[in-house]
Amino acid sequence: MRLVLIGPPGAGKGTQSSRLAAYLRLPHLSTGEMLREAMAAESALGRQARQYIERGQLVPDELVLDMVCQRLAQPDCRAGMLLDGFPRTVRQAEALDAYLQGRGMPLDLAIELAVPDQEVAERLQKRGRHDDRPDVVDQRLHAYWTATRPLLDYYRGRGLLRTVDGRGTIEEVFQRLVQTLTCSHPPHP
Ligand code: B4P
Repeated sequence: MRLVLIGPPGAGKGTQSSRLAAYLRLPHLSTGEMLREAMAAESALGRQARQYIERGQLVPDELVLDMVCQRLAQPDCRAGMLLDGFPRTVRQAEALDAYLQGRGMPLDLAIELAVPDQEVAERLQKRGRHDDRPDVVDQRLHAYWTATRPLLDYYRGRGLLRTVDGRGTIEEVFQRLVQTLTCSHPPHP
């Protein structure tokens, strides 16, 4: 199964994706995590990404696409994958479609994890990661509304979009995700 999880910063994409990937026995590909690892390793990609992430901006499509295509080419992605935080722009979504279709394995589902801005701002305040400062969070929410939300129409138009309420406890949200998957697909493991 090939699955994409979309949502504003702090919606719980990372939290839910790791649980869902374990449940579905799929590799979990988080572009946020991959970029943070590149920054920690001080690689050329990490140094370039840092200047965008620290300002709350999206990392340019070319850099992200290169990184993701290399990861998708690894053998563990042949049976499927859960993409967390990717795509984040329509251009990334088009590139992902072209990549997957070229290999005869189109995307199965895009799930929007919906959480109001006020609640994500409160969650991020509690988490306190380096890019969770209030001014940076405002910028990340702006990037979500302008660059990422258009993806919802993109996937809706292809009949692939499902929306899941991301409010409530982590367990409640997880159960909603599992139910959405069960309704959209034949039963999983
Ligand atoms: P990400 O790592 O994707 O960061 P995020 O959007 O903040 O995370 P997420 O929604 O996964 O939140 P989490 O589960 O941790 O991206 C970081 C940056 O990398 C981006 O801003 C961008 O610059 C760059 N980037 C990444 N991908 C890119 C791409 N494709 N293109 C360009 N740039 C890209 O949850 C947040 C907090 O809420 C946690 O503390 C958690 O404990 C809490 N929480 C979760 N669920 C909860 C619940 N139900 N109730 C209460 N709290 C909850």
